[in-house]
Amino acid sequence: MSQTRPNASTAPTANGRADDALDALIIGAGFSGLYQLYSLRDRLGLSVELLEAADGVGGTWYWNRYPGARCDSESHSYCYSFSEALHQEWTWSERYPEQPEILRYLNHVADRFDLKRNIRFGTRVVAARYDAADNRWHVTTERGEHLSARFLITAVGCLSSANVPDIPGRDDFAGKWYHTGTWPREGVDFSGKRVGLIGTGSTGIQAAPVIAETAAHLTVFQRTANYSIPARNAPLTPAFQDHVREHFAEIRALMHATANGHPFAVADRSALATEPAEREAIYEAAWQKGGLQFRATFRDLLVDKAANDTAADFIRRKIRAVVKDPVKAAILTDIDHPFAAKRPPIDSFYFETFNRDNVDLVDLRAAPIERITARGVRTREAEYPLDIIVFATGFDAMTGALLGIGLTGRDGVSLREHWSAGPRTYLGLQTDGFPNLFTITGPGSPSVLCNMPVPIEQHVDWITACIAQMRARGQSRIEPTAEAVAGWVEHVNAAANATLLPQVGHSWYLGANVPGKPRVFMPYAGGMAQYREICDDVAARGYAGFVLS
Ligand code: NA7
Repeated sequence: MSQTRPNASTAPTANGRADDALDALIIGAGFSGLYQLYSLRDRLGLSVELLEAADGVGGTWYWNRYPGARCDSESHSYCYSFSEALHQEWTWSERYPEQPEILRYLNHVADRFDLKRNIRFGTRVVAARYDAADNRWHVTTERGEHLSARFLITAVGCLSSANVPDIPGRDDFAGKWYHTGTWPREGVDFSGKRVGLIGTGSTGIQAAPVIAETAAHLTVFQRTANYSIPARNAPLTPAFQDHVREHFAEIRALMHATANGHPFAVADRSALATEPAEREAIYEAAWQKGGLQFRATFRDLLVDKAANDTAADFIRRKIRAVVKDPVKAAILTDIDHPFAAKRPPIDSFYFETFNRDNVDLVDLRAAPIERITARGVRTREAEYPLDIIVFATGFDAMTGALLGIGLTGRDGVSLREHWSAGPRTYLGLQTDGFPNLFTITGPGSPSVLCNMPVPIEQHVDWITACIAQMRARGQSRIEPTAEAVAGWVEHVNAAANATLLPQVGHSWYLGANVPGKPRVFMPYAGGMAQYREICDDVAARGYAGFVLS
């Protein structure tokens, strides 16, 4: 491993970089890639390059520019905590940060830590092969460049491979269509247009109210009805902004202590054991407060169906109270899964949107989409003429972007083959057969069940410490044993099965939204705090389960 500082090249390429001297390559310049670059380059002094397909930093927040795009984590917790100085100098404007503000923040971080000089933008990785002979990863980009490094670290995000459903006739559509996750930079003008929105997950629920404001008409195509809690977004008061600055350490400690990495704990009380009037008052208070904290009202909501039913019933009543048209209200409340067993959206006036004269709701359960025509969307019952179709149809989550890299491991086996029955990792961090490959927030880690910056920082810190330790011991290769992977997969399944989450057949947590994808519950549901302890323990036991040489 090279001890040189970045760019201290011995054989510079055309752009002045010594590719053959690289210690590490990172793929992806979102939250995780930026922090990983900083950690390896500035803390360990490694030579590192980061490859990014987009022409700017941001990852998820670079691509998801759809109307209403906003984070569901509260802004003061949806940020890095590794640098107190950074924390002190940045001020969030709203309770939930909007996409442009998050993108500004990530650009600020990249500039503040001078990260962009080691990022190659517009550089998509199309293949990455581990070569046992030189114990290096050899990476090929779309432009045909070749780079190699000792360590390859994927920071490609969990929700970054857009899922555009292959509905017959899509290419016949005479209007324009967009996927929310690859939204045009210049935006989309909906004025005077008839817009169809397919999908009512978190994204569709955020987008619908905003699109409805300018479109001539909006038709929402709903396949699965969804719960949603009001976000109650608002500008942050100076008093709260000061509080966040002054209580940095306590807020961070709380985020590290909770199962989901949010700055609030799950209340230690049972919904079933709470007297109905009191329970109702607790739900009402949480509803008025708004946000994901609603899920934290009782400890048994995600493990006991009867407890969950009390929350589900409360939310359905709220939806009926908002939506004036009883037919729309019936379609919106015909929810077939427990509350929060799929990722629970939060919204700004989603259900209210259905009270507008220019908004219709189509129940795809009653009449599925048959095809897209030149004019619009045709279901079994009717054709809906449209000028624009917005696909808010989600992502090939957790594995899509990873498999898209074209990774080939030590025996010439591709990751796609290796994971043909579903992803198999040790701690979500590594996979047997793929030495020196680290996957930040990979499948089998808590990732999407958390406020993402928390698992991201934990992963980056763990990987950085691991590489530092290897350097100190003169080691250059790390790979988990097949037994460790098998044990972890079993543990991930057991953790999921202790909750209601795997019971939802159509959840993207299970890969069920992508045709042909193996059904495996991918995130680790044992909680972030417990996961951190497990990872720390593995490291303390000399990286138990890994073979280092
Ligand atoms: P999601 O949560 O995967 O939601 C996608 C939505 O699109 C959901 O309502 C799907 O219905 C619907 N969908 C998907 N394919 C189709 C087809 N072929 N026809 C009709 N409807 C379809 O993605 P989001 O982008 O909203 O959210 C992803 C995450 O981003 C979110 O959880 C947060 O973590 C942030 P389904 O439920 O599958 O029946």
